[in-house]
Amino acid sequence: MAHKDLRSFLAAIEASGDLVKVDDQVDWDQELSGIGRLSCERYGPAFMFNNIKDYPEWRTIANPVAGWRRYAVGLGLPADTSVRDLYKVYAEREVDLIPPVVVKDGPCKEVVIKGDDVNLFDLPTPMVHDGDGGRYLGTWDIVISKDADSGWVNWGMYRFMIHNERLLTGYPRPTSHLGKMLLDGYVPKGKNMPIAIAIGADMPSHLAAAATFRLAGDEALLAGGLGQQAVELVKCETSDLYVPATSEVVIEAEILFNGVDQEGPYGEYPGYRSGEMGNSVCARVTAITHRKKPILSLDTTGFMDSSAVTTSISGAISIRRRLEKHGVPVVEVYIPPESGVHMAVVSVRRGGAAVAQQVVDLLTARRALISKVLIVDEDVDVFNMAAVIHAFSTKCHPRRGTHIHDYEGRLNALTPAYSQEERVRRSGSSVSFDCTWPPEWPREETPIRATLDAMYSKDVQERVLSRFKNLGL
Ligand SMILES: Cc1cc2nc3c(=O)[nH]c(=O)nc-3n(C[C@H](O)[C@H](O)[C@H](O)COP(=O)(O)O)c2cc1C
Ligand SMILES: [Mn+2]
Repeated sequence: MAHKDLRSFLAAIEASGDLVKVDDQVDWDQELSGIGRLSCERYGPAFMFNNIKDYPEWRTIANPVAGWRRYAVGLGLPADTSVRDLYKVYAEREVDLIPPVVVKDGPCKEVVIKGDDVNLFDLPTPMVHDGDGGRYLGTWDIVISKDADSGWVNWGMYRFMIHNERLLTGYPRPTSHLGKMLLDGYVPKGKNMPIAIAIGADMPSHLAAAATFRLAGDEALLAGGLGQQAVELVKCETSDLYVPATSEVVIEAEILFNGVDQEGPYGEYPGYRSGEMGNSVCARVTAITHRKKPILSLDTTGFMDSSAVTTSISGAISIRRRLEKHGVPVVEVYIPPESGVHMAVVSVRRGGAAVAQQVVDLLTARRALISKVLIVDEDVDVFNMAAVIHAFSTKCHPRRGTHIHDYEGRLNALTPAYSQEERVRRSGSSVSFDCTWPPEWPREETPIRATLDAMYSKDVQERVLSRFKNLGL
C-alpha cells in the first residue's frame, strides 16, 4: 500500500536516504530550483527547503519522484525495487481500479482563503529557470475539471504561471483532456469552467494525473489502483469539484471561456527552452485552501525530472499494450527517462523490416510524442542501456535498418529538433532503427554474440556463475 499523504511519503524517502533537508535560507528566485535542477542532473536526492526567503510559514519539496528509488517509494515499494519490477507492478495495478471515497473534511481545509483575501504572491512560488515568463505554480499538480455535459471528471497535470494576484495563465495543450473539455463543453456555451489545482497530495494521485489514461477515464480510480487503497476526496469551497483531502494546497479557480493571456516561455520537459511566449488559458482564482505549515511542490522541469520518470513508465506500458493489440510480437518496452520521453526501446520475438515499419506507423498514428524507436531482439535486455547501445551500434544496418515515417499535423511541437517553420506546419518525422537480425537470414549465417549467456555452453555458464558466487562477486 502506498503512503496516504505527502508527509508520510517524505518521511519514507528520508528514511531510505533519498531526501535532503535544507534549513539554511534559500531564495525562491532560481536558487532553490537551481539546487533541484543540479540534483536531477546528478541523479541526486529530493530536497526539502525549510527556510524560504520572504515566506517563513512555507516549505517546498523539489522533485518528489525524479529517480526510480523515490518512484518506488511513491508506489509503497522498497526504494531498491528494480525498474523491471516497477514496470510489472505498475502494469498490474493500472488495471486494478479502486474507486475513491468522499469525506466531509480533510487536512487541505486547515486554512481557507476566499474572495478578496486571495493573493497568489502569498505562496512561495518559485522562479524555476532563468528566462521563464513568470513564476510557475503548477509544475507538479493535479488539475481537476468536469465535463459540461456528461459529468465525467478528469485529472491531468498541467503547468500554471502566476499572471497577477488573482490570475493564472496555463498550458493545458488543446489536445489534452482538459483542453478538449474546455473547447467542446464550455467555450461554445459561453460558460467559465471550474477547475481545482491540487498540490502535494498522496503520490499515487499525482502519478495518475500525469499518466496516459483513456478518454472519459476517471483518474481518481487509477490513483486508487496505483496506491492499492481508495483515495479520500473532499468537496471544494467554491465549486462542486472534489480534491484529494490530504493535499497540502488547493487552488480553486475558473478558466475564462473568453479570455486568453501570455504564458511562457518555460524550460520545457524535453530539457530546453524552445517555445516563445504565447496566448493561453486564463484561470481566475476563487479560493486557496491549505494545510498548516504547508509544503509547496516543485518539479525543476528538464533533464531527469519527476515528469521524465513518471511519464516514461506509463507511456511505455501503454505503447506495449497498443503494439500487442495490433499483433506486433512485442516482449518488452522501455522509455529511458534520459531521452526526455522521446525514445522507446522495443524488444520483439521476431524482428525485421516489416515489424520495424509497423511499429513506427503505429506509434505515429495519433500523436507522435516519441520520435525514435529502437527495435531489438528479445535476448537484449531493454532496461540495460549498455546492451541496447551495443545492439544498436552493431546490428542496425545504416541504410536498410532505418525506417522513417513523415506526417502532417501530429508533430510534438515541443521537440527541439524541429524548426519554427515545421512547428507551425506541425509536420514532423519519426524513425525506427531495426537492431534485430533479419528473420530471413539462415541460422548458420547469423552472428553469435560473444557474451557469456550466448557463446558458452550451459555447463561452462554454470561453472562461471558459481565461481563468481564463491569469490563473493
Ligand atoms: C510534471 C508534468 C508537467 C506537465 N505539464 C503539462 C502541461 O503543461 N500541459 C500539458 O498539456 N501536458 C502536461 N503534462 C502532460 C500531461 O500531464 C499528460 O499528458 C496527462 O496524461 C494529461 O492528462 P489527460 O490525458 O487527462 O489530458 C505534464 C506532465 C507532467 C508529469
Ligand atoms: Mn484524463
